[in-house]
Amino acid sequence: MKIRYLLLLVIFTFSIILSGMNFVYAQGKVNVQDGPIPEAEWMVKVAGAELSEDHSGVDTWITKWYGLDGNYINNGGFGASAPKDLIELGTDGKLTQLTLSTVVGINKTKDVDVNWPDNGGAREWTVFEIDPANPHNMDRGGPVDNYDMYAICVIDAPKAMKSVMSPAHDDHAQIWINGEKWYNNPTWTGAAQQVDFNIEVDLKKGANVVLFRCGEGGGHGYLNLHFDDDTHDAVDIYPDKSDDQASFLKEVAGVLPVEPTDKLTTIWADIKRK
Ligand SMILES: [Ca+2]
Ligand SMILES: [Ca+2]
Repeated sequence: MKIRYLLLLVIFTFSIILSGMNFVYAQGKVNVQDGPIPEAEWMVKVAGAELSEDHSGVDTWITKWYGLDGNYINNGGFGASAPKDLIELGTDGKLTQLTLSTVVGINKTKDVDVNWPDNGGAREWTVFEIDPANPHNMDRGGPVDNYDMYAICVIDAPKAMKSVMSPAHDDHAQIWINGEKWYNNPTWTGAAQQVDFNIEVDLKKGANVVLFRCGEGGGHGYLNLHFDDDTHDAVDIYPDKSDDQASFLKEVAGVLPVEPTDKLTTIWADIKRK
């Protein structure tokens, strides 16, 4: 009888430990809150100690992204390029990083292409896939040093919710959601699936646009992102089945509002740009 009791206690203890580990694995320790970042601090490095969490066991890393069919190359090093709005530069101001991270911006990509005459030339919008385990997953066949990459996904949330995003990047990461900047970190995380900051963010009901930019200097160059398990269970993330611009826009057409409901966000983004 006593042994049976002891056995139960052992099983109970183990299951507690396991569920704790599971929690850490799936979400990580939230160490960034109170976003989005005020404009005066957009280029200030995220505050706090680096967690160096191993998220290589996470199976929700996002693999499909909407973006350009090539990188911004010869960026002069990520430190030099990071403060520049390369979307604004490449579209004569028709789009900016902030507007690109809104439903309005996604719709504008139908008509606005990007051209960087001295930094890669004309680019077109497409869907591309990356391997989260590959520490060079941003190279995309181009030069392997000194470039910037932009990656976009649309998250369709069933309700307004708090969510936790976990990025891994090499080198400088900047992340915008719905016209606001939520993350700025010039320091590489250490490995393709190593996370230093788990950031609490706000998702609204319906379509949320995430814009993830990463600037590369030399060596490893990777961009990876996943959210906490509760978020992945609750939302739909696009691109899903699509593999080019037309199929992506078709795929999200039912998710994006016909009349933008986030007009205020757009106006706010425009005001901040001026
Ligand atoms: Ca680290
Ligand atoms: Ca690097």
